[in-house]
Amino acid sequence: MTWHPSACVLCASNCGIEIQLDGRRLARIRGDKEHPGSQGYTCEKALRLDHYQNGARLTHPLRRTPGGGFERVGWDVAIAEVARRLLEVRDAHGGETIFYYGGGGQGNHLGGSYAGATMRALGARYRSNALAQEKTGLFWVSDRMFGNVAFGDMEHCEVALFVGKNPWQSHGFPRARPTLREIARDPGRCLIVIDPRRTETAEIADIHLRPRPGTDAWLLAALNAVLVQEDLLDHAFLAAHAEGLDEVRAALGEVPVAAYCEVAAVPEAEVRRAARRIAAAESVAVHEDLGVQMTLHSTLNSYLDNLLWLLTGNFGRLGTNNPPILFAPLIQTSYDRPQRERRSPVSGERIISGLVPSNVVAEEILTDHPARYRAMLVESSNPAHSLADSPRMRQALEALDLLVVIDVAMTETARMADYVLPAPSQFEKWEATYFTFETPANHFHLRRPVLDPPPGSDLLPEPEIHARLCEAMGVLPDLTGLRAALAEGRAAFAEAFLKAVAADPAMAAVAPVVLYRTLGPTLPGGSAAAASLWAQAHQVAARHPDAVRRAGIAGEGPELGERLFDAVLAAPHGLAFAVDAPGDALRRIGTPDRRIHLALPDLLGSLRDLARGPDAADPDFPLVLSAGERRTSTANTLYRDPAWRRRDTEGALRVSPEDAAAFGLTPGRRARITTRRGSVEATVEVSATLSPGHISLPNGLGLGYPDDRGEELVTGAPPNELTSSAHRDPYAGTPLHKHIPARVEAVS
Ligand SMILES: Nc1nc2c(c(=O)[nH]1)N[C@H]1C(S)=C(S)[C@@H](COP(=O)(O)OP(=O)(O)OC[C@H]3O[C@@H](n4cnc5c(=O)[nH]c(N)nc54)[C@H](O)[C@@H]3O)O[C@H]1N2
Ligand SMILES: Nc1nc2c(c(=O)[nH]1)N[C@H]1C(S)=C(S)[C@@H](COP(=O)(O)OP(=O)(O)OC[C@H]3O[C@@H](n4cnc5c(=O)[nH]c(N)nc54)[C@H](O)[C@@H]3O)O[C@H]1N2
Ligand code: SF4
Ligand SMILES: [Mo]
Repeated sequence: MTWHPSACVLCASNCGIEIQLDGRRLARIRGDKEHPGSQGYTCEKALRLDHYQNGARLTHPLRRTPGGGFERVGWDVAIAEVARRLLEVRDAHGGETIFYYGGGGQGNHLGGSYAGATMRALGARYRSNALAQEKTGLFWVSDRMFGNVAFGDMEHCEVALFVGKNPWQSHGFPRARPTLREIARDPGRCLIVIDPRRTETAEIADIHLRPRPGTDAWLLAALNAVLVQEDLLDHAFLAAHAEGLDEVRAALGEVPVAAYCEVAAVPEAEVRRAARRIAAAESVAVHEDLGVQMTLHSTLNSYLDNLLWLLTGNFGRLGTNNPPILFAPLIQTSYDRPQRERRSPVSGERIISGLVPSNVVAEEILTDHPARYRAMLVESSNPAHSLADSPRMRQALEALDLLVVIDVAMTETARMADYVLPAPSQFEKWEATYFTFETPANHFHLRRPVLDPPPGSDLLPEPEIHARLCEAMGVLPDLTGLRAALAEGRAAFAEAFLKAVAADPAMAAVAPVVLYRTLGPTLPGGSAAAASLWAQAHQVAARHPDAVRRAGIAGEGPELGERLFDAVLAAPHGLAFAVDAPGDALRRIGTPDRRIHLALPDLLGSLRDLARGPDAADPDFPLVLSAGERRTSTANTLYRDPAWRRRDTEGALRVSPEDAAAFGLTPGRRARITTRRGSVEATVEVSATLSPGHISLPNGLGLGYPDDRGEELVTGAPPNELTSSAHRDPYAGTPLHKHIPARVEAVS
């Protein structure tokens, strides 16, 4: 029996796996010891990937009928009609009214690298994806502070600080659980968790700071204030690399530590102990996530988190926080290209890292503003379910002139589409992600197909869909010159390609598809989809030649890029493509003066505004609902088949014992959760991990799936029936899903 190397597609860790097939079933799955990042580790969720592979799938292109149903069409018809209708929207209203959403999920970014061609060819200018509902606030402050983004090196740190993150369940760095256990067990290391819930991670932490939900800004301000007021700063580091210390010191000097600890309901002694431990450590790595990014003061929280590790000099070294080498520009920062401020066309919201805030998509459609979005291409994403305020999102999708969805399953969004374009699963095609966030060794994994698409199905991988759309729109230039150059070899091709894209903007616009149609067919084993990686490999090699050579890839100039690309193609288990040397990460500070800018005046203003204290709760909605917790039984919406869940099958509402008593809730019985936006029902789980006043629903429930008789069954509560798109961060527009005012009652 053959073990096929691949990767898990359920979270950004993308652990290497090996799969044994039984016919078309993913019969056995184990961690791949040869994978350079995960080294054999997986969590329990990977073992059930057959529910993704063999769940109810799309099998044919679909076109909406006048009666509102769908009919099968061939690819020729689907491509021709989608191309024609996109061009009609462009001609009538301008290409910038065509909006792109998605482009890749937890496991698949290769397809999205071709979508840019389709969109640029149409003159589209606006796009978004899930990063614009979680990470853009962090990206924005990080870019302004050090012209890049940074990720905590949790594996090598002395002190690990998790802020609003439960990595025991959500992972997010290699070998999360063994790494957490190693830190917790080692008396010389320290695990600090900031989370209102006593999570699995908090349970093993050395220090668990447990703020009232939504008071992180006060707690983080207090932590930073202790550093300043007790003079625990790394003065040598700051003098060498940073500006703006005086302004930051002044603002933090004013913070009344005791009073802010009281707002957060965290003992002041614990806060001081945590701050002192952070300051004393040789290395501190910080990982913040949705718990602070999706609660009140989202962007301010990210700023204060950055200050914690910058003020203590925990930057650019092993075990600290480092700007990674990205294989592809998944995140746009000034390190790559100076970021100029852009705004979305209707609501005028800030575009960060090239992304319109997800929360304004509906209002940029549901308006008579002339610049409103008229058509939408959704790829590998389910905005009708995952964006705030699902009822309004549905209304917005309904209002479009054209909605095209590329997916593997009949999602809530696909159901509303004019055309549904089905792709092979991630185990039936070449795939990769661009989550190359680790330092000092940075990994990339180009995965090979493990099996063919289902017999009788009619699917096209995303690169082929985009190539055909470009061809049908007539935007693909003549490629004979490039093909002739390629016949002479890759070096000649590289020269001809660079010349062509420099000389011809139309060629540059569709460059990924050009590569796919020229270089693609010459790549080994049917790996045409890897063609876009060729350009990226050259860019990585040109910018980071020493790091690439340290990864064992030899060569100079363009030859190094070719060797890197060949190494990627030849590494079915993944490879380290770049290895940092001490000091490298500091050279990736991308601000114009290559200095760290600690003082952001607008954020310091928000810090000062905390003196006003928190807003009072609305007596009609006395509870705080966290709408979207990660559990062992959730995997975004990648597993639609509810049968994958052995535990927590319906995605329970978690409530504290005190609230259960106060509201008459019984474990295993139903409760109704009501917010200003709507109501859902869920099964009650009483959990002492929650504080009174804090209730929690899981992420990724409420998906429709055909039952045994083919009838649609919805399992669990869809969280975004309860959320509002106006409830968002003032800077980045990110949703505040962890802090939804709510009430709850028993359902008889
Ligand atoms: N099992 C599983 N893993 C996943 C996913 C999944 O669906 N399932 N999804 C992946 C994705 S897309 C992402 S973005 C990550 C997200 O990963 P995480 O951010 O770790 O996941 P969450 O459980 O949403 O939120 C983390 C914590 O925030 C806490 N929290 C709630 N309110 C507050 C607050 O006011 N302050 C603070 N400090 N904390 C608060 C919650 O108690 C929770 O423990 O997970 C990834 N991994
Ligand atoms: N209330 C609330 N809302 C949330 C969150 C929350 O915590 N609370 N979390 C938010 C976060 S952090 C995230 S990341 C988003 C996630 O939400 P989305 O960005 O919508 O993405 P996923 O749920 O990961 O779904 C990915 C889609 O890709 C499809 N797919 C799988 N494989 C392929 C493939 O090979 N090709 C194509 N074309 N499609 C494929 C799947 O069928 C699925 O429809 O949800 C967000 N929404
Ligand atoms: S869900 Fe995440 S941590 Fe678990 S096996 Fe998959 S990629 Fe690894
Ligand atoms: Mo996410």
